[in-house]
Amino acid sequence: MTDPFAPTPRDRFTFGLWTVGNPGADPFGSRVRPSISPVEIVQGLAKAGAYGVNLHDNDLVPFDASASERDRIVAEFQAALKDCGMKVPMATTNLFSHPVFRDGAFTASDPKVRAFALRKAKHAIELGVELGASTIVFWGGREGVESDAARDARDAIRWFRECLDYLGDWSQAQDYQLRFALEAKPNEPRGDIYLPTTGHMLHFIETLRNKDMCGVNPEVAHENMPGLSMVHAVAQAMEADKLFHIDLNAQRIGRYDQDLRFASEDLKGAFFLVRLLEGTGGYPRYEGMRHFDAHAYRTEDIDGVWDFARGCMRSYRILAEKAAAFDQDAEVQEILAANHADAEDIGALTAAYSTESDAALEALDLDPDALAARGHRYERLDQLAMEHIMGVRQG
Ligand code: DIG
Ligand code: MN
Ligand code: MN
Repeated sequence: MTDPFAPTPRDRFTFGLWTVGNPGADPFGSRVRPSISPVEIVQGLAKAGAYGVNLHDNDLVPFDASASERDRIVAEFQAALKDCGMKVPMATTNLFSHPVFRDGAFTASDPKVRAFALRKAKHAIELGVELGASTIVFWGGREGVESDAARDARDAIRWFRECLDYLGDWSQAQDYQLRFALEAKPNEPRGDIYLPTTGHMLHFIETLRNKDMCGVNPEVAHENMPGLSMVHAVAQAMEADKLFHIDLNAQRIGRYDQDLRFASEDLKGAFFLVRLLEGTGGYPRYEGMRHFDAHAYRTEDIDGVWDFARGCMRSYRILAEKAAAFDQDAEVQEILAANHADAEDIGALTAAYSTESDAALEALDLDPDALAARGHRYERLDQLAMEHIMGVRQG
């Protein structure tokens, strides 16, 4: 019997090489799993039903690889992609592991380090284009400080802008058809990262020379770490046509970045996020990649890692079905309609100012006590959402 929750190419599920390839080390313990090669990762993800794989430059090509070694590694990887029918929709640059980035990359106080970071990002973008990527993610894991004595944050923001403007100009001069997706995170691991949330990034993008090619890559864990709503961050990005990519995982509020299996923590938050992406509530469906930037528990062996990958995709598919059922539920539709009815079309009055609309606004008979008296039945509506999530809602 076919699994109704098996991943399909339409889902566009992707994983980074660094996710299922994570050997399970953490700040308090060494690796617990052997490494698996990029080719084995491509084969394993294809078998699990993924659409594609993403990478940092050094997930595939070692930092100190020679040009000939790089070309050999890339050719071998491309052969595996072809054999498995896997895509590479997104590429990014590791601007955080090597000690050269200890004081930042694009925001380092030393302009030589910023120049080195720029050059490394260029070469990573070239690799991404060679592999077919159309989205380049920028996550500034070292773009921050453990002490603000280090520099004025205004300098850091200016340097970050200079680097992104340069890379935007450069990539367009190569006639690359790329979009840049900026990924926010409030801290990692101790220092305060500049531009810490998707909201900060959306403003920052408007100050860039190539703002039209720049959008955001919100991550569940990174919005949840400071207690923010991922659903609202993604909705704001979608409303601005700036949701260029998304990192799906799970997180407990107030903890360091956990990158847990998708939906394995805040299940209701995951439900409403999937509902937003799938467009079952009425807005258009998000047609981009559904990227799982997550890692298996440290307890797992390699079989457990593939359980983790399958779990990410399966949970998404289950929640997508539940979101569709929720929005097709007659009682849900009735409560939403009652709360969104605008029989007298008052909404038009507030859409745009005119002397006529303002006169009509002043003439409205609005009784705040009568308006206040009305209940909205959100308790029943949320209970219906919970009952769909818990699988007990009939009809
Ligand atoms: C961490 O959440 C970051 C890095 O893993 C990577 O640069 C980016 C890509 O999605 N996410
Ligand atoms: Mn993360
Ligand atoms: Mn991420």
